[in-house]
Amino acid sequence: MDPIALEERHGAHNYHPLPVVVAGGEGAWVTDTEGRRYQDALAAYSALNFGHRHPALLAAARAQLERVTLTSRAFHNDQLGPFCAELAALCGKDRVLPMNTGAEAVETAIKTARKWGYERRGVPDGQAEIIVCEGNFHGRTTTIVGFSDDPSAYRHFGPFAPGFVRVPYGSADALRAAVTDRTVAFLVEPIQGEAGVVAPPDGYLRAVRDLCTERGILFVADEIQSGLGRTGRTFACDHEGVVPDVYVLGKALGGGIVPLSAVVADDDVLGVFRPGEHGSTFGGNPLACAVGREVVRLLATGEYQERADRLGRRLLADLRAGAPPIVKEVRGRGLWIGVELAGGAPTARELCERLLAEGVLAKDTHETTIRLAPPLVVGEDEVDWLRDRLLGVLAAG
Ligand code: IF1
Repeated sequence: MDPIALEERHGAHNYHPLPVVVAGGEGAWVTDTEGRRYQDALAAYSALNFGHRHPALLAAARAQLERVTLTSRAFHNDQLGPFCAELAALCGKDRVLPMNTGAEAVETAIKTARKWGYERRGVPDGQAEIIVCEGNFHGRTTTIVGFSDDPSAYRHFGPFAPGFVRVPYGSADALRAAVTDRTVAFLVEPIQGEAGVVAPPDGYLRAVRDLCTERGILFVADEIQSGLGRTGRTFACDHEGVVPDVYVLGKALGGGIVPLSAVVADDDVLGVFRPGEHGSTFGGNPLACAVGREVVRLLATGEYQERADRLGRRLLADLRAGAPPIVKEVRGRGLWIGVELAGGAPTARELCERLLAEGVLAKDTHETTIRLAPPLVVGEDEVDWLRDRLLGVLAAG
């Protein structure tokens, strides 16, 4: 049976994949089973910021494969300590709690905020509230989809965990009004990904920072998709010079090679965990940490952030200048762009299928938006190539 037939027969989750079977990858490009080349303008939703099979990341993985790959947290390994120290330094924080997937890191951040609230803020046990935003996407566990407002994420997965309050995204006044003496944290994406690359009004993150400080609640930034260079800075919060109390990281942290996520905060927050109170079989495994260390080293050069900023500004300007009337809005930051289509235009899915025929892999979100997130290793000529194909497909309407 061919791979698609096997997937459809035996695979359970259905992402409505585009009709392409990827068989190889290098940098910003992939090839399918027939050898056709595509520019990967999705980059696994920003898990491939360093491109497919980055040589330095492959070398770090290969070297560790020859040493030890897994010990569990019952024993130390010689990659975990250095990884935590190096990632903490990148974030300007004291401590790192490594996990595997983004959702696991978000769940860990929720447990951290609740425990901190009970033990450091005197919130009555079992009554902690966490404020989240409309349009959020933080993963797919039942706790997380329980505070989603997207029926396709939560329908028929209840009952859901209590203790979450939803407010409009981008309104500091709405956040202020929602804070109570049981609020322990505000969990927010500095730029909303799944919602369609939606950046908040200028000054919002600064207002959130000030409000969380004033009210003594944790500002928890989910930078799983927006972080690690994607928006042209190490973190999306950097655009407003804002430092959250907790960074939640994932995706590109594993270099597109192994799952690796982390919660990063100071001692007074992550210090609430005592040994044995949290963990996971693969969290902090030496293979993931060896790759994670190389990711942190690549980010420390600033090269990926600079290119994302420079090429992203150009792509955004070119798309805004060249967009035909079927485009309602072109928005984004760095090499992370959402092209929202006007009513009456073809669906974003349809246009992504046409882009596929032009050699571009892109993905739609919520029917009306094409999201672009090429690897941050993409060249200037490759971004121009991507721009020309997208404008060509949009012009054909
Ligand atoms: C899917 C979306 C993107 C995330 C943020 C946590 C997670 C994600 C801001 C969870 C994951 C992925 C998951 C994947 C598609 C993709 C996605 F469309 F679902 F929303 F990127 F926008 N926080 N996002 O974006 O991380 O557990 O997946 O490692 O589930 O459809 P994860």
